Amino acid sequence: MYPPPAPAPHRDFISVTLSLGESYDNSKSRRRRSCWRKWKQLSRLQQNMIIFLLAFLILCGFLSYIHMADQWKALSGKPTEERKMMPEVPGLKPANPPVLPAPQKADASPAFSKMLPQRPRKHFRRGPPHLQIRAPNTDSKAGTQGDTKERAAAPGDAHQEENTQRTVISWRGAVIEPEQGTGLPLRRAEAPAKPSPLVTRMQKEPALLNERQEGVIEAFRHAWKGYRQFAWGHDELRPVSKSFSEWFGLGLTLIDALDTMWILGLKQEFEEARMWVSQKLNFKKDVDVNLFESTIRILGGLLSTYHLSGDRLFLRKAKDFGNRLMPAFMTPSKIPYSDVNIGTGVAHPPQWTSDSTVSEVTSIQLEFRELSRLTGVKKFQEAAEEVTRHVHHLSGKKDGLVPMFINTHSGAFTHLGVFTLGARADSYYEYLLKQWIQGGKQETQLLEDYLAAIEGIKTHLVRHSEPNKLTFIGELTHDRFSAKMDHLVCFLPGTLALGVHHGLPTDHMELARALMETCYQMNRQMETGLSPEIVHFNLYPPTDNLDVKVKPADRHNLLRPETVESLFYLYRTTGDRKYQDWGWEILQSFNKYTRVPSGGYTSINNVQNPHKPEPRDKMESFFLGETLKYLYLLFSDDQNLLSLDTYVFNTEAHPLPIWALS
Ligand code: DMJ
Repeated sequence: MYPPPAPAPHRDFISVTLSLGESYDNSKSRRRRSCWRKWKQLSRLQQNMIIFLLAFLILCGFLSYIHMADQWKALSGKPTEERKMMPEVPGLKPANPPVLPAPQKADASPAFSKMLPQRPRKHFRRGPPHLQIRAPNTDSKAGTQGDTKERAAAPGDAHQEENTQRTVISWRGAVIEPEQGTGLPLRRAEAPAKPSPLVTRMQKEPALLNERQEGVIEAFRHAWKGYRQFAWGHDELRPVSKSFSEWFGLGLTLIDALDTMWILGLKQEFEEARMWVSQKLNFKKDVDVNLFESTIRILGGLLSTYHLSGDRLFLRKAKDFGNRLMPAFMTPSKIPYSDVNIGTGVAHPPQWTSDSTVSEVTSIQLEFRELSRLTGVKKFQEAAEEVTRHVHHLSGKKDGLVPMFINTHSGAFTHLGVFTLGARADSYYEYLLKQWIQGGKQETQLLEDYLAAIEGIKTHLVRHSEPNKLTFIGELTHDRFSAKMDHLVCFLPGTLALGVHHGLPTDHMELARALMETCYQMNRQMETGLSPEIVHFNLYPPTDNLDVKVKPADRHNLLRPETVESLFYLYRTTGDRKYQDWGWEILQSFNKYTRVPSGGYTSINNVQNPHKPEPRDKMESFFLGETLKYLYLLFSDDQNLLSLDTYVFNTEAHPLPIWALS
């Protein structure tokens, strides 16, 4: 056995050999030999350090090369004009200019199975997953036919734009020249890269309309005649006294009705209304507006009209208005105040409380999110989604059901223990589902809250009436059930059907059908064929054959849309023509009992007295914005007319695009 060899002594120094006297030889081979010798003279630690350093430098060089190459490619790939159109939003630098993508066909595959509320998720994707703030398709023929030909705008300079742009809108092939003074080309493209399906449709010859659709158009024209003659530019028509009423003083009916005119093909009326928006609509006004009502009617109306027509005037107005609403969110809890002065920027709660209404603060998100997507300005979306996030985590719910009030200071629910699907809570549920659809079904928290709420509704609020066993939704006050149902609740069958269309559990459809029948009966069992504002269902067999009782104070009808809204969804999703027939009956009742000969329709005081329905002398803006629009869509057999896979309607019936996922 040999002893193991002694380890070589460890050398932590560099030995330098001076070769004095050797002739100078600077040949390559000599230099290589001398480098190699020096390398060999280094300790292992020194060698390792040098190798590591070199590897690190090579890696860094490689990575920065890739990064630079990408940037260069991106820049050189974009036309100069497009680079000029980068958003000029202070404090925000989106990579690409905001532009409206072609609406996306939503994925109808049943996504809910993976997202049941019982399984809390660790990570939620908040906010629209893909804002689609991408470069306009400069190759596309966008705007060469059909939509607005404005192309660039100085951001934040609406007034100047208004006076210098020249807009051309085409209408079913005809070119509409705008009023004088809307000239020069814009600097930013916000118009759709491609015309939306509806814009395209408008360029063709008018679709063949059926008799019922013609009936709706006739009704709209009659309503518009009254508004135009007696209330032009004011909020609401008072058709009996041939005058008007103001709420915000912003031409509410006109704005609410814009997209309905576009959809119904009322070219001349639309053109005239557009002129008013262009020349007279001014948001710089010392006036208090209700955040919710003005968001769903004005902001929603402007955004959908922009989307359908491609006319940038409406987007500029929407952005201006959205900015003026923002002070409402400046509260200690970030739950917005109910009112804001759009001229002074002062926001406040109602005089008697610091509470806001839950449905109001949770039903402005579709509009604010869309405004952010179109403008690239994130603050709208962020403020609105902060509310959704906050409410999601709040205690005080009952199996997904929310109370009706929320405090703007503490951010907590107040008036606990009262649960309804009617006034003050209704559209909270609607917007959970619709935001989920709008965002391409990515935001699972919204879906979970929606599904939980529907289960809560089934457990606590659904009952059956006597004698006809109608399924209805009641209310709960500190665990005491009340058989009271607002007509407002009739949005629910439609929302349930929409959810099923987008892949949610099919048992929701059973509830939707049953509730639809009930809402129809709420109209049918009244002498005028029109539903009262509130009904009470019989829980015990009555002496007559009627399921509903109406209190004298609840006998009015405000021309509300909820029943016909749901009929539209039920017909679209089932194809059952009885829903069209029911809608037709309701339109005839409106014509019989609410139509004012000189123009306009009026809300009435007593749906149970066909001889004396007592006109209230007011035509609400949602009669044109919602009721007639849903009737027209209900009577259409064209599934692609505002397809449920492409659009989502806000709670005021203004269609907004479902976001395309990239
Ligand atoms: C409309 O403003 C909206 O539909 C809102 O969601 C409820 N109230 C009216 C219609 O009834």
